[in-house]
Amino acid sequence: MPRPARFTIRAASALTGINPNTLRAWERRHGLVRPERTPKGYRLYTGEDIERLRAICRAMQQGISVGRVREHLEDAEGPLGAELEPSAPRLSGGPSATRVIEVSLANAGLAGTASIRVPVQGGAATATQTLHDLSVQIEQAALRFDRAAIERAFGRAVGLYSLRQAFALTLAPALRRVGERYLEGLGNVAEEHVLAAFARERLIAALAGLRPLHQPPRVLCACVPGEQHEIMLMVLALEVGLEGVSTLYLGADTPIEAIAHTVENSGTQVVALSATLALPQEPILTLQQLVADRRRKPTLMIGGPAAARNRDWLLANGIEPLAEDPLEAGRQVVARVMRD
Ligand code: B12
Repeated sequence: MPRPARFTIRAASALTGINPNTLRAWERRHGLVRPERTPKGYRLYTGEDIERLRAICRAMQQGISVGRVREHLEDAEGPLGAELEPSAPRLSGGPSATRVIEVSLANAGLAGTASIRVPVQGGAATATQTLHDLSVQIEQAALRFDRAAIERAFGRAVGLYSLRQAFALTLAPALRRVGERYLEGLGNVAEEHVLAAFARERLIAALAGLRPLHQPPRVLCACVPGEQHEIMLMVLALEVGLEGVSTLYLGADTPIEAIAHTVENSGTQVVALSATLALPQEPILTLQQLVADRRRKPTLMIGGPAAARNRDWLLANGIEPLAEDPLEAGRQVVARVMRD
């Protein structure tokens, strides 16, 4: 069974937008969050710690000072450390009372809804508006090459919602709009690069900080040869990792031989590939042959727009197509690991 995910300080920082020095100071001086420690003394944050850090951010955005935030959270939510099940609605309480609402992910091009925590006074309309405003701020900042402003706007989104939600509802739509501008001949491809580099950095930091790291990877994630679009595959890898299933992320444009070599030497159960532009059918059949004579043959799964266009071919060749929504695809991969 997978173990619950734990996060290093770097990952906790990527997930909450709070600088690692600030995290240490909050712990040392104010005892706001007390992460577990590894035998070597490295901090490991739980999912509840991450939720607590977000609650602290929300309180501070309401003007509560760091010295008073602990007392404020205890008033609003009960003793420190005893609350914050991530999805528990909270409809009453002090000035920081929040509740969980469902927000449509349609604007982000994703299926279904996401549960997000908002102040009681706000509600769905305000939350959707806030996220949309932040997404527009990110887009505008990219057009000005203002990296600090991208960080500020995304940091606000991540402080309020989970990294996946903040990503799906602010950064992904901004990326898409910047891409459309370029297609219409309005922008320069450099704007796309600025946003894509930022997204990549944040996702890599979160992936790098996932624990457990030491068991052999069960899922290998890679882009097919020739494919540079990797961001949604990283979102999928993060989703799998957050479920406690160890993943190895190989990145963009990965040669088939490299994928086969990694499978051979790591005992991977699932190979999750991403194909956006084109599905290279011959190399994929070669990969299938290369891994076929292993004692435990891994399951091959492929997602992304090019995979969706070739769904019938994939099924005819015994390859599992992944869902279009990367979060759903991540859960599909985890379910497959659990079944095997
Ligand atoms: C950032 C970007 C880049 C970056 C990628 C950086 C990186 N490290 O990933 C760079 C600058 C390298 C790049 C290069 C190119 N790009 Co580009 N790029 C984009 C951009 C702006 C965002 C891509 C992205 O991350 N999208 C992800 C999210 C935001 O949206 P989405 O693509 O709609 O994805 C949804 C689903 O399809 C699904 N999904 C997508 N991928 C995957 C993968 C898996 C595994 C799963 C499960 C789901 C999934 O998830 C999303 C939600 O449902 C898009 C514009 C756009 N509309 O997306 C163009 C876009 C993808 N690029 C495009 C093109 C043409 C190119 C280039 C050929 C340009 C060129 N002439 O050089 C090169 C190709 C490089 C290569 N060989 O792969 C086209 C693709 C058109 C097509 N379908 O054939 C797009 C759509 C722009 C356009 N409208 O023309 N690009």
